[in-house]
Amino acid sequence: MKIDVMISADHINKEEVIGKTIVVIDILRATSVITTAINNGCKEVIPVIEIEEALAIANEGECILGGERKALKIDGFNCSNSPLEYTQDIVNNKRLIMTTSNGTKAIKRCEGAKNILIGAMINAKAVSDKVLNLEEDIVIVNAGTYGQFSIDDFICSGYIIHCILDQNPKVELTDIAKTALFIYKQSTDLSFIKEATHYNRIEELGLLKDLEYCCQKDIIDIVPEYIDGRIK
Ligand code: 3SL
Ligand code: MG
Repeated sequence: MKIDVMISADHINKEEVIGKTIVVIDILRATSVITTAINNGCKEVIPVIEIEEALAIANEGECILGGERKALKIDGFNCSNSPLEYTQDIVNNKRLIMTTSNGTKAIKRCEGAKNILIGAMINAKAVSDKVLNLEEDIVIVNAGTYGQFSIDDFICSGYIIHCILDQNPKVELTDIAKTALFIYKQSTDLSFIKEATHYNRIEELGLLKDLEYCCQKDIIDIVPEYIDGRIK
């Protein structure tokens, strides 16, 4: 078993994704939202790239529209990209159509992979248990921020790798996977995430509670999976 890491949605090498087991990470905040929504009873999440696409799907039947542009709620949508909005009251038994700047793009760009798992800090241990059971080579795809490397996703990759090695120290790591693990070990309290540009953007918007929520380890023990256009 070998682990590799890709550093942003714009750095996804399609050839390296096809037929592989992928973990997509966008802890701030798309994959934290998806994990929270599914954990709170959401029937399915449909990730789309464009706002128009989301609105068109919403016209077909009852659903919730969620997501962001520039970290802010989209006009006409029900929810923003704050995981705290996706409570049981709001999402239980509903379909969620979601479009975000980086996270949903990263998920869609992994189409063609054998397995696409949704990971975040809040379900990292569950993700590591799941991939250990699959016994496959893994590519951890960081959504990153607008095509750039993002510290938050990289540290989460390091933590997932740490959890995997804890169970199976023989797992092979690429140089970038070793680096993610090394960086995580320098900041096991996750304080280095505060240096991330996107962390500061969310903080400036006054969304400190989102940051506190997304930076918790292992509070959820499910792993959403993207299959045929739907996350369940
Ligand atoms: O990157 C994304 O897809 C979003 O999660 C970004 S934001 O945190 O909602 O601004
Ligand atoms: Mg992000």
